[in-house]
Amino acid sequence: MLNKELTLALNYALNKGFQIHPNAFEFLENVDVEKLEKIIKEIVREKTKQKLFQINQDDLENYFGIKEDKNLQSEYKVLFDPTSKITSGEGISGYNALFASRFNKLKRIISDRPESKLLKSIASIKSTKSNDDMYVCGLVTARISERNITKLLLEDPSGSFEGIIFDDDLQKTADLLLNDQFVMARIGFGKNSGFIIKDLISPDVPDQTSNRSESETFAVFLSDLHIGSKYFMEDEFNEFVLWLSSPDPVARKIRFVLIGGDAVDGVGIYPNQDKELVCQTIEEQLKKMEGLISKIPDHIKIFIMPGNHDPGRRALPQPAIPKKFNSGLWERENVIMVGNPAVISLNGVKVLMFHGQSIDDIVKTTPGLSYDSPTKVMKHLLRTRHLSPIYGSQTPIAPEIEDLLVIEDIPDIFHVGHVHRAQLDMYKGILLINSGSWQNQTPFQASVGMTPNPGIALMVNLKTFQVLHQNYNSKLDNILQS
Ligand code: D5M
Ligand code: FE
Ligand code: ZN
Repeated sequence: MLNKELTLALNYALNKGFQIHPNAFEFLENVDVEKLEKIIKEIVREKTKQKLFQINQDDLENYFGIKEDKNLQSEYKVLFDPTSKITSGEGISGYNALFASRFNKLKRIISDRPESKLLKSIASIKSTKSNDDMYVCGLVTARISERNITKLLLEDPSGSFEGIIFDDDLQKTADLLLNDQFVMARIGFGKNSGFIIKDLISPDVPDQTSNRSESETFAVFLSDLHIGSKYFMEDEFNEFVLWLSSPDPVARKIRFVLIGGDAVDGVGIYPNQDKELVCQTIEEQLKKMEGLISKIPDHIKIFIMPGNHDPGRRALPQPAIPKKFNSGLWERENVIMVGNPAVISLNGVKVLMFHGQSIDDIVKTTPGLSYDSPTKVMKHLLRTRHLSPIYGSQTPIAPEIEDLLVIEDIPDIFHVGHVHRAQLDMYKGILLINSGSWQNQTPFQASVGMTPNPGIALMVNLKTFQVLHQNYNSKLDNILQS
């Protein structure tokens, strides 16, 4: 239903022989009603002079000065997308290749550290008799804490090694190590010819100054819409989407929208899911998404990455949502479908997008980490330089010949979702964003005491890295965590 002011304004144009393009309607619905009459009269006068008798979104954008802001860049590049790189190996040899690739990539990363000059292979330290400390590196295969000591097992391509940790603080560091993560250890010989671990060094990221956009272009960070679920906050999301076309000065600077997975709720993802769906098929869910996405103005580029609820394959790395499910989305010029994880550059700002499935495994096994603070887990991932270190837990990992989950390129922004808690932080110059969700608490989440803060849109000024947020949730305790 059009409101009275809009109807009056439109009738004015229609009576002057004008046609109104549907995209102009959507735009006008968000314009301050008191200004409508003036805007329409001015556009009608201007276009009558040009003998052009249609009003479309472009006219309105010109009117509001959107098109005139030539300094607002909106350049993007997909720097990494696993979709075309997926070449799964098979069985044991596949996993051997995956772990060899993981080891080699991380060894290369750690080679930047001065200690690495002293690195030796596990096989060679076993035959050395030296009184000096030595360094080895490898993937953690086991960690055993008993009585007052911790034993750590590491493996490199030459063999495996067991070291003992006596120091209390170092034991705490070891407690934070994840199975299958890469670590470097300083070791010495013990009295009984065993090895004592004296230090543990994670690859980590160096302090850095981030790349910035030259202009104050904004990007919106979203994830976990769960379209198709009856808990999807459709009205609130719609309100946000409409705001993107409003004359609000920030909305006018938005050029990118990033969707970090769980765009739709999917089908058959958990037992009895059908009872919680309003759209029972993937096709219906994606159609609904297309409907919502089509309301986002064309000058905004939309990146869509899959999560564990989206169609395609479940194991990481995930290819982009397959085209066969929804040609409509794929064919939209302003929509870019990418796999999970993906790295994109927005006006030179490097964004690492990852849905975040591995958080489930990490919070279960790591002291001090929980679902309440996803950015702490994100820091942990950056320290290990891997997006999903633990193999064989809840997060399925495919036997890729190359480990595409190593964090090789250091991002300027690290964007994760999955845990439905919007939260911000910084780590060594990297802006950490968990983009929360647009799904109300589900019965499952309630049963495990998981409290989401859904309906918060996060917007980043790509020049200053200032983050703005809008809360579309009416619940007073629904706040952005920092
Ligand atoms: O996951 C939303 C959140 O709920 C995420 O933090 C994981 C958690 N979750 C979902 N299903 C399970 C099961 N089966 N066990 C443990 N934790 C779970 P989403 O990906 O949106 O479903
Ligand atoms: Fe989700
Ligand atoms: Zn998820």
